[in-house]
Amino acid sequence: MSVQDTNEARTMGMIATAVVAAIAMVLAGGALVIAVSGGGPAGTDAAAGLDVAAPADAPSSVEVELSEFAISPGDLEVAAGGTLEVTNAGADEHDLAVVDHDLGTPMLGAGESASLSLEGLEPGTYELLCTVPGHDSAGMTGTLTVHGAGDEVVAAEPAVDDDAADDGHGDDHGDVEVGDAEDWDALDAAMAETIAEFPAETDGLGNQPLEPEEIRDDGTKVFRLVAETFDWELEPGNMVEAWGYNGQVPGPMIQVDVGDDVEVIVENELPMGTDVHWHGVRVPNDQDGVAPITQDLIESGDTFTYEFTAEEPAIGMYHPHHHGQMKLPNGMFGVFIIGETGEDFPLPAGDIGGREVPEDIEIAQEIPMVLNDAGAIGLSLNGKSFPATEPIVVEEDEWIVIHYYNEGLQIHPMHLHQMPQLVFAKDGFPLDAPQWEDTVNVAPGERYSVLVHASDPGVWVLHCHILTHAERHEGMFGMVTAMIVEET
Ligand SMILES: [Cu+2]
Repeated sequence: MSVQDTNEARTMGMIATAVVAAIAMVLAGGALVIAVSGGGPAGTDAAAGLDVAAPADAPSSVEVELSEFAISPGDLEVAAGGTLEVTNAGADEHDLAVVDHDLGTPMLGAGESASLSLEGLEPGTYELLCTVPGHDSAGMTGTLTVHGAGDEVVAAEPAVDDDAADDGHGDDHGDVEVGDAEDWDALDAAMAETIAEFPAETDGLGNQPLEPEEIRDDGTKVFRLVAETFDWELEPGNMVEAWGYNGQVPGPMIQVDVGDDVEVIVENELPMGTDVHWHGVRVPNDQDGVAPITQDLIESGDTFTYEFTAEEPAIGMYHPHHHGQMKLPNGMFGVFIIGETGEDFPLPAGDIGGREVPEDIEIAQEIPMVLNDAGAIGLSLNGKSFPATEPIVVEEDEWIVIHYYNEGLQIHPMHLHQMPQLVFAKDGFPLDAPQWEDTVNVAPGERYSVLVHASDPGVWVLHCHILTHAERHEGMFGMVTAMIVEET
């Protein structure tokens, strides 16, 4: 069984209509998903009805720093007509926008600054966020209070109703608007609506197997990667400018056999120089892809050919090293596998922690799952945000392998409901003592390979358990998919 075979199998219309309907039902907790009136995200009309007091010392200019993933300070107080001096102190691109007011800074690269004039913004309280997908839910939100000069001090009605105040949580609901009963309904509706869309169709699919464009007489397999920028549909209707390879996020999947001679021709169509590092793959030093240490930068418009022998099995990946902090989050990563699971990567068998794993199990599907959390791609599984993530559809009693790859900037505890994951390899190295986990913590740069027995029919959610990587006020999003086990 190769990853390529299963990838092809996965992409060939494997989801029956009935299953899709079932997902909406099951994910929605059995409730029928009904068209919702007055839906939409809660709490976006923050300025309505607030007459904000003007402290004598409300400054006319305030400095704001953006970083991964915070707006600081998070509560800004500015005099009417004032200015925000915004600096991106982080490593990724960020911006600062006033929600629902068509007001914000341009996208700021690391270290860049911009002044945001608040001229014309009425006194009141406004929500702020970074508009890069996923960054708001990762923490980049804030509150802006604009103070009118000389206004009467009017105490705002506390927007907390009796029920909410008596629920034992006070008004400590994070940044959820507490009180207005319609807001709670809107939150319920938003969650149901987003879940009902799963699995949503979008253009573009990453991880497509890349065939060699040529196999030379001596057996050398020649692959071609084009580093380029392109439009990528992250979730339905949300197009982002991705940086990637061959128009895919993740880039095309390359799989070769142990002992193969490999050439990878890299055409650089990016607006800047680049290189390709073979992460977790044994290569000669001058093929390690770290410009300008091991090679010259591949300038924009130039081509470079990497050559190496695939000496050892690898659950590897490829990505730029040069300005990787910007290029990877924007989509420049791909899977590079040397060898075959079950042969080069032995599968555990026997009694493991009291659970029996049969000898010589057949792997029904082998799924690379690349995690990302920043840049243009944001919180995502294989380059897509829920509900556009691809479900894993299996039959009862089948065994599957998932290879998690973290190409992001944060750790992601990947939790599969019900069926434990047997971690059998770390970074492609077989573990002497495989272990069962229901939550597999994957740090940046790491790969974990897990074996799962589809023992229980149903729709079982698979998601990052940093909850803001999976849900936001607008509903479910980001690092969520499902394992759908069909009854046989
Ligand atoms: Cu996460």
